[in-house]
Amino acid sequence: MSVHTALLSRRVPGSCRRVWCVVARPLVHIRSASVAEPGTRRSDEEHLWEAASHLPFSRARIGSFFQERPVLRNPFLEDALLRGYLSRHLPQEAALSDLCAFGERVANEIDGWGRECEVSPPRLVHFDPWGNRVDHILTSQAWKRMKDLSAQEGLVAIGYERSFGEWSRVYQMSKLYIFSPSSGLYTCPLAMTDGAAKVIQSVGVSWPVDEAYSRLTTRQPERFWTSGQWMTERQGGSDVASGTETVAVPQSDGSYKLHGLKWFTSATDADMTLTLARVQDTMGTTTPGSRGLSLFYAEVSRDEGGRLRGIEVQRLKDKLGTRQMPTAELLLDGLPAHRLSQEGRGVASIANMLTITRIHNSISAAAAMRRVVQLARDYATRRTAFGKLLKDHPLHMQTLARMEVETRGAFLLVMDVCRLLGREESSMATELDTQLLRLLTPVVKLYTGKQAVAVVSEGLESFGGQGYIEDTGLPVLLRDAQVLSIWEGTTNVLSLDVLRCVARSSGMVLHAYFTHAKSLLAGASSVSSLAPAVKAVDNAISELQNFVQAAATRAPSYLELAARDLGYSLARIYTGALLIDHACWKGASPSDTYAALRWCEQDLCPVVTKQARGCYDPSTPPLDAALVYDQPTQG
Ligand code: UCC
Repeated sequence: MSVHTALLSRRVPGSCRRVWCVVARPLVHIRSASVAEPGTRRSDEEHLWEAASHLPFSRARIGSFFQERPVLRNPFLEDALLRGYLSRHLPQEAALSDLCAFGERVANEIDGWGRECEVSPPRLVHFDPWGNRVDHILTSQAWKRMKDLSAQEGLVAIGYERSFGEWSRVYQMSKLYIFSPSSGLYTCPLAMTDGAAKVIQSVGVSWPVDEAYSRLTTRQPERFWTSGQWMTERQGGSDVASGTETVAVPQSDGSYKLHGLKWFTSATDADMTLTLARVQDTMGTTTPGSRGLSLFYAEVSRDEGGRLRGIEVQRLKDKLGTRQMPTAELLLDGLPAHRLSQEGRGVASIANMLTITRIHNSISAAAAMRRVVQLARDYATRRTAFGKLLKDHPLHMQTLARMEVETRGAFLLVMDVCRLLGREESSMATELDTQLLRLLTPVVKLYTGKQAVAVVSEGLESFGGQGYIEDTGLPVLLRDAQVLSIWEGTTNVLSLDVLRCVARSSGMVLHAYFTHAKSLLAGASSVSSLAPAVKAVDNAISELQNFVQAAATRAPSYLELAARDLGYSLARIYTGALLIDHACWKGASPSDTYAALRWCEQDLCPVVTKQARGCYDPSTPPLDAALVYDQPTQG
């Protein structure tokens, strides 16, 4: 055995365990100069070495205590709510055993790849050694493996194979839910790929997108394509209607060439993209606003010289999180493209993609919460402070329990939206289901995106200082959570989308919402343990109904000011109803009841609370603005 790698075994004072520490023997070479010959007396230095070995922190030793790290176990087996939900709605053995096997891979194999994606972020090589512009985005091996894995595991395909009928989306999203925090953000290209397949399906799977559709939805890694979604330009990604400058110049063969600058393109190593542009007429003019936007399909390809056709990659973005994934600024300079929508119907046509990516976003949000809770509760069984394990401190358990309640609520809300999507796609949706899906999509995205940041932040705190240490792999959870409330529509933009769909449906989406929320409470009417929760949700529903009736008579600016609180109210009330409903299921556990009760203790209808405090009165906006721009008084 080499002296440099010798393992020193020693007994830890006060411990019955024998701890094996890898300790290089720095003194060996010093000792070797005076080492006693066999059979002779032991040298003084050797005695000193032995004595010192009982003193912590002496002679280059670093003490004997090493904190055990949190361990990631099979995220499917560890998740009582996920398993309960699936046992209730999708008890098919094929799906459950696939999820279990995938969970095993996630814990033992894929999580390591995700880490590799984080520590080996993408690089952009603009030029080859001979000065030729090549614009190669170099990604890690792990990132490439994620692509193959995604095809093999059917992470997009499952949604289109529909082997489990109306529950196919729930199955697909359950898989993504256990994958997401270990995926190195590969869930982002998958979200856009899924969204693109959905858009293609809605416009018709025919030339020129039939081949693309089969590649987006295949399980064969060598054929699998991912898609981008290039919507954001320099003027912004929210107000797409006025921010889009890209023009589409018609070609004689019916195709187009795109010219513009896409300011924030995610997962830019995609094989194709959907994007918006304004068709130029023969005079070179375009129509402004939303009515001028059309939807285009473009493949990302290279010419014989190895240059990207019609694209220059300006630079990669330097982001707070999602660093595993290439995000780039792209100059489109004659990108060959095909128009997919009617002229001027770009936003309405890409809305299908937004629905899908917003649901994926919500899955990632719930998954981030679940992951941090799983790690935190494991850590609480390994970490001792103030004389006992963290799990034996009631205050610590209270904190984790609150995180758990948030996580459960987020999970049930997003799974219900997946359920509705699955019903719509398998032609089983009632009119009520369709209205509910339209309303709940922005609601689930806005609420879970925000809660993910809060829960993951709290989760990091539960590790103390270690939660702030980069190579524990914990801070990346928070960095990556922060984007969830930003992309695919910020909290306020989505709150306004709630108002948009209420207005466009003449209130039908709210009718569907109230009808279904009440029906979820029906099974709990005779369950006394749930009575406080049922009462709270029931009251909140009535309050909200009164609010929307009264608000309908006010100026639009009134509702606009209330939009965010309205979004939160819709989320909290509906989630409360889902938790109650799930707690009434015959396979429910006492913890399901407890979670429902705890959830319903919060203010379920903040829009009414804030209204009562005058937050939306006409006098409030100037006061808000004066507060924000408050200047120091002179003198
Ligand atoms: O691209 C980005 C990053 C990609 C990363 C992907 C990550 C995926 C998640 C990963 C998980 C890990 S960020 C860029 C994101 N940008 C957005 O999401 C856009 C946000 N802005 C909006 O949503 C706005 O509200 C707009 C763009 C939709 C507003 O545009 P308009 O033109 O002013 O909207 P209009 O006029 O109200 O609506 C135009 C049409 C209408 O249809 P018609 O004409 O038939 O009545 C609307 O009903 O579009 C329809 N529409 C919708 N339909 C608008 N929004 C929706 C909707 N949400 N669902 C259905």
